[in-house]
Amino acid sequence: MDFVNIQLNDKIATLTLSNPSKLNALSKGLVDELIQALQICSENKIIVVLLKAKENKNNVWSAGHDIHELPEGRRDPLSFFDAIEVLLHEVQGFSGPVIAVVRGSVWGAACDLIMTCDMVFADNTSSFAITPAKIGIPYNVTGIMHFINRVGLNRAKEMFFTANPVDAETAEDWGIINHLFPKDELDDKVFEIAKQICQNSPLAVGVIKEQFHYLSETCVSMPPVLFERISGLRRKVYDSHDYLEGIRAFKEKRKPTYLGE
Ligand code: YZS
Repeated sequence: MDFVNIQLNDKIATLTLSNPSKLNALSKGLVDELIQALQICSENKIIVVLLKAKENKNNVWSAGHDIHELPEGRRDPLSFFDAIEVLLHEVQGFSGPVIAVVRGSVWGAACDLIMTCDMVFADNTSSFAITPAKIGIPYNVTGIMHFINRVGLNRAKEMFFTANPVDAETAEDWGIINHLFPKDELDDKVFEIAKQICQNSPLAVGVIKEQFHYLSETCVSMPPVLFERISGLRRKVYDSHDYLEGIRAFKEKRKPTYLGE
C-alpha cells in the first residue's frame, strides 16, 4: 500500500497512516487503503486494531479531509457513501475494538474518525479540533452525534462553534481520550491493553461493541420530516457563496471573507 502501513502481530494489527508530506490528510487514496486494511484485518481474524499515524515535522496526527478533494459546491461534501463516511462505518462495523493511538494534532474528519474509534490513548502533544465552521462546511447528522455522544452537548457545541483545538489534558477530562500516557510509554501501554482485550472472549467483545454502537445510535429518535429539514438546511450551506469561499481561501492561503449567504 502507498499510504497505510499494516503490521499484523498475532491477534493485534497496527495500521499506520503514512503520508507525512501531506500531514496524513484523509485523501480518498489513503482512506480507501485504510478500508482495505480493515478488510485484511478481518480476513486474518484480528481482534484489536491499533490506529496510528506516522510522525511528521508539523506534529500533525492527521490534517483531516484533504481540502483539495472537497467538492466545489452543489454537492453534499460528507454524504453517506463518500470514502470517509464509508471508513467510519467500517470502523464501527469492525468485529473488535479499533483503538486510536494519538501523538500530535488531529483535525476535522480525522477528529470524527477518532470519535468513532472504540477507545483513544494519547500523549500530551495531542490535540483535537473539529473545523467545519472554519471552512464553511455543513456537518452531517451522524458526525455531530459522534461528538455529542462522546463529550456531551455543551462541549460538542464549543468544539464546533469555535473550531479551536482541545488540548490533551482537557481532552482527557472531557472523555475524548481514555488515558494520557507519557510519550515514551504510549505504544507499550496501549499494546498491553490490546493484549489484555485479546485474552477475553472475542465473541463477547465483538457483540458488546455492536451493542454499544446500536445503543449510541438509538439515543435520537427523529421524525422523518425533521431529518429531511436537516438535509435541506445543510444543502443551503453547501450551495452557498460561503462554502466556495471557505475552500478557496484555504487553497489561496488567506482568511475567508464570509457574507452569510
Ligand atoms: O503549502 P503546501 O503545498 O506545503 O501545503 C500545506 C497545506 O496546504 C497542506 N495541508 C492540507 N492539504 C489538504 N488538506 C488538508 N486538510 C491540509 N492541511 C494542510 O499541508 C501543507 C503543510 O501545511 P501548513 O499549514 O504549512 O503546516 P502548519 O503550519 O504546520 O499547520 C498545520 C495545520 C494542520 C495546523 C494547518 O495545515 C491546517 O490548519 N490545516 C487545515 C486543518 C483542517 O482544518 N482540517 C480539516 C479539513 N476538513 C475536514 O476534515 C472536514 C471536511 S470539516 O472541515 O468539516 O471538519
